[in-house]
Amino acid sequence: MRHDWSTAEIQALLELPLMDLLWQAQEVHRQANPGYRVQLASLLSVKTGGCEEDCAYCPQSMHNSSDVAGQPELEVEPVLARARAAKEAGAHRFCMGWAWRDIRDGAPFEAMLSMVRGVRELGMEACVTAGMLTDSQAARLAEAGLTSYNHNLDTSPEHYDRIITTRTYEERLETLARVRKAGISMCCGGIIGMGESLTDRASLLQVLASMNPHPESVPINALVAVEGTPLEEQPAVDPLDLVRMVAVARILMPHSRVRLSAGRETMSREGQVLCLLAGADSIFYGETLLTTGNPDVEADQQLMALAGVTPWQEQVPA
Ligand code: SAM
Ligand code: DTB
Ligand code: SF4
Repeated sequence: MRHDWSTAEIQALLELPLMDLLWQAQEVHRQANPGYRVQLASLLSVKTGGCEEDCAYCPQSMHNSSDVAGQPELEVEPVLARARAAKEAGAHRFCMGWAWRDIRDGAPFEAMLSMVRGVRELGMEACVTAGMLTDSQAARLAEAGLTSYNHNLDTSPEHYDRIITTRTYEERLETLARVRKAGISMCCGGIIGMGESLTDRASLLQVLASMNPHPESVPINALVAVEGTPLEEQPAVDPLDLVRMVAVARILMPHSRVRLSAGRETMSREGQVLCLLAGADSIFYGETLLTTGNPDVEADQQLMALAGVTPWQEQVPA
């Protein structure tokens, strides 16, 4: 297990002939994950839109005309009803999102803690993504049984300022350190298709792979170019670029969960199968991500059956 990969080494992996890259990634993956098991993670937006941050890709930023503001925040019971339904459909992890710059104390945070406890009582992994947090909030989330906190780096340190100006890369790293300190698993990845170079992709992976331990889960998103965001005109990501990104993430971080995240809705079955072959061992499962679409449950069940991969079963309640 290495934590000292250089950006040049990583870029060389990204540039390998595809057949060689796939071969290397499969060798690593088959050792770490015999049987090609895949985790199904369901995603629900608890607090949608009206976010103060200016993330150029995000339809929930109040700086973007796509902002879906004015949505009431979901309450504890309806969220847990969704978690139960996700579990019945076969999900192993339940992820909840808040369009916040940071977590504030008060009723919404207390509700978040109840949601986490409720999801854990169902025997599912619970993941929260809600922006920056304090040490004491991280400690309370850990105490409530939170499995994992998602906070993405999104892109390379070099490309970052062209995507977000209201929060620094350094602040993101500090948030991640707080999550770790509280003993919560880290879910941290990024997005491709935002006008970055291949070196930027390598540089993002370099930051992730230099963490010790590696993030327990690494979401790889392809930009969903939403109308009304500054990135609305970005050309669609080539699925083979996503395959390369997944394969290299797998080689660098053999034991991390590499989640094939946003961008699957427009991908062919074959493109997705290549991502699974390249080492993706998790997908978002359910008809919506946060505000955009995802393949439907039947299509994903078919995909897994056709690919011959096995979803994780529910855990024993904690
Ligand atoms: N507000 C919190 C934050 O930013 O940390 C949590 C929610 S935020 C929507 C979670 C992640 O979703 C972002 O970091 C980004 O990586 C991803 N995301 C948002 N919009 C996206 C889009 N249009 N395409 C791909 N990924 C997107
Ligand atoms: C992640 O990396 N991708 C998910 C999850 N973590 C929170 C979110 C994708 C959002 C795609 C755009 C939307 O649906 O709003
Ligand atoms: Fe807000 Fe998160 Fe969207 Fe950025 S990605 S605008 S922080 S909801």
